[in-house]
Order: sequence, then structure tokens, then C-alpha cells
Amino acid sequence: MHERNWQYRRVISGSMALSILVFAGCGGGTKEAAKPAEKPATQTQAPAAKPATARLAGQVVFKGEVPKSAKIQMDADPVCKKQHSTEVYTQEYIVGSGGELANVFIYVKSGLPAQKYPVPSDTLVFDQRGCEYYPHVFGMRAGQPLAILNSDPTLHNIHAMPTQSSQFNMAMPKQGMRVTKTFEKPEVMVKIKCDVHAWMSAYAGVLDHPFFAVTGPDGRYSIGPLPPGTYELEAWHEKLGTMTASVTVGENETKETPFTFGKPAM
Ligand SMILES: [Cu+2]
Repeated sequence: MHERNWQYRRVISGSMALSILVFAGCGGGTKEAAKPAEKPATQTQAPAAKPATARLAGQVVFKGEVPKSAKIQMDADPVCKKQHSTEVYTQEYIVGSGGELANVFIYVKSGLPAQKYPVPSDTLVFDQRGCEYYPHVFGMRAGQPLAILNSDPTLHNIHAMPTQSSQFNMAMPKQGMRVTKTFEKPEVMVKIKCDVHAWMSAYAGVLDHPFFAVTGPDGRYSIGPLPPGTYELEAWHEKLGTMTASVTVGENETKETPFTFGKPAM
């Protein structure tokens, strides 16, 4: 069992750089167990799943005037404020100079062969640090352990609000506290918030398969390998909504599918 940490760097002052280690799901999946030998030879066999040799990739951009990120007022909790030497802004719009849009959750919504993908035992780490959540947007598997840390010397009350899985809502008063939780059922997206600090929010895309990604500062995503086929891809952004695309990808092919988000309707 090992952990994956997301490393973030944020530079506030004109440009905001955010480096996210996106864990694209390890694709592949499992082969079905061999059929017992005593089955009648005439039985119809399901066609074997094609080998996972395809990838879905692309770039997500924002077109138009980028909405200003809101400044977070941390004065309500001096412990939070003390941890920042510069102003802190929300992570809602992280847009590069070419429109590259970060924190977009992209996943295969439909079209996958009917099979179960074993749940990874890797623990994902979700940190409360500087009175912000890291990562702000992430993907995980239903049933996968999520370690929630409090790296701050102040009280956080983490409140996860899935509609398909059990909610949890608990105080984490001490620095260094750690609890492990799971979401049992797939759901896009599960909102997580802090009941002490109103500005703290995060979103988890919970799936029963490994074909998802979150865009980094370059706006790019890469999903797979997965079997060739026709898939519905959905891209989700917390303020800009969702976009979908139908994509057909062949054997040994990487299919590029760009997404362009615009300003939300008022
Ligand atoms: Cu908090």
C-alpha cells in the first residue's frame, strides 16, 4: 500500500501557477476468469474484450474574458491568515495565457465494455493546508481509500456531501490528524466543504472505472489505455458546467479531443 501526494505550487501575482500531479487511472483492467471446462461447447461465448491499446487525450481551453478569481478573506481565522504572506485567491478559474484551463475533470461517461475494474488499494491523500484543500479537483474510484489530513494548527470541519454514498461531517481539530474515508458509489461530482471556513471547497469525481483525468495548468488530459471503441467523454468544470463529445478511437490510436469552454450564461 502506498500513497500518492499531490504537489502544488501556487504563485499569486499576475500569473498563477498550479502544478497538479494528475493520476490518470491505470487502465488495462482485468481479464475475465476462464470459463469452467465443463460448460457445453455449444454455449455462446461473449466476444473477448479488445486489448486496451487506445488513448483519449486533448486540451481544454477557456475562450473569452477570464472571470476574475475572488480574493479569499481569511481574517475570520487568524491562524489561516498567518500562513499566507501573499493574497490568496479561489481556485475556480486557473487559466493560462493561451486559455489553458486547469481543474477540469474529464471522464468516460459511457461506451465502456461491461466489466468490473478492480478497485485500487492505493490511498489518495487529500490535504487541508493553509486553510485550502489540496487538490481542489480530483478523481478517484468508488471504494478507494481517501486519507484526509489536517496540516493546519486550526480546526477544520470536513463535510463531504455525496448524494449516492454516505455523507461524512467531522471535526478535525488538531494539526496532524488523519482519517481515512471512502465513497461507496460512483458520482460526478462529490462536493466537499469546510463548515468552519466558508471559502474552502473541493470536488471529487468518483467512478467505477479508471478512465478519468484532471487537467493541469497546460489544460491537457490523457486517459487510457483503453480498448478501441466509441465513447462519450464528459468534461466538467465547477463554474462552467459540462461538455460532452462522442469519440471513436481505434487500435493503437491516441485520439485528440479538444474542449472549449466559454463564459457561463448569466
Ligand atoms: Cu476549514
